[in-house]
Amino acid sequence: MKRRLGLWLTASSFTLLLIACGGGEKPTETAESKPAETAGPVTMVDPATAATITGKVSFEGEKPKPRQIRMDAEASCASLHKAPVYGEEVVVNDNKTLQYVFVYVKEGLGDKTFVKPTEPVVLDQKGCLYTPHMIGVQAGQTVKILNSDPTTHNIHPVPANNREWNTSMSPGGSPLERTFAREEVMIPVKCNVHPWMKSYIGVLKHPFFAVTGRDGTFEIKGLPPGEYTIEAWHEKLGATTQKVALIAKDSKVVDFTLKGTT
Ligand SMILES: [Cu+2]
Repeated sequence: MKRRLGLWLTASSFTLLLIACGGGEKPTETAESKPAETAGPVTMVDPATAATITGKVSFEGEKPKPRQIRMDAEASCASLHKAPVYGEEVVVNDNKTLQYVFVYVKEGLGDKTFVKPTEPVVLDQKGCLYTPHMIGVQAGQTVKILNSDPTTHNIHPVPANNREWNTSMSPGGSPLERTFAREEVMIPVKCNVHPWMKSYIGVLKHPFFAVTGRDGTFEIKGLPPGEYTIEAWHEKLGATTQKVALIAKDSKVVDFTLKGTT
């Protein structure tokens, strides 16, 4: 079938058009295989030279008492929990590191742009809490918002550099898909129904970010060699930066410390 179509096109007056279209695709292929500096609109990082940063974010000071969330006013939420629920604004891990720190490349990538992932980042509303508490996405990448609860939520991001919106999501409704057009560290997200619900979305035009986990560590890989400023951002404890220089295939450790408020 393909062959017959090809023959037909060759024999037809569309031949010139076909050549024109084929020719139009070639520069993209060439650009993608070139080094980052000359790649044009989208930078493809050469895996043979890509560098990695790993590290941890330590907490210094007296571990704050976890704040218990009271859901009593909303029986449909309270009934979803048998054990007490605690706020996630300052989570100090057992090894004295911090969870939910947004670690990202703040400076050093210039105007480079990167391929936007086609996979969405999922933000769920579960147990009347946002899960996870913090996410990162690329500008234009889809955030898929779920409501796994038997109650209505109203998700409301409050950005400074993006369009503000809020949407009611009833139980069993279809997921909501949204994008954020511009970089912003960070966008607070709240629920207009449940005042204790809060999360943060970090939006960057590149893929070099991570959120620290239960062991306080992070990994940012696939970086082109260069000099970068890395920031560790925490919603209550502030932000701190460090500079790092990476050569081809480098693997460097960058550790951060954030101090508790007294
Ligand atoms: Cu809610």
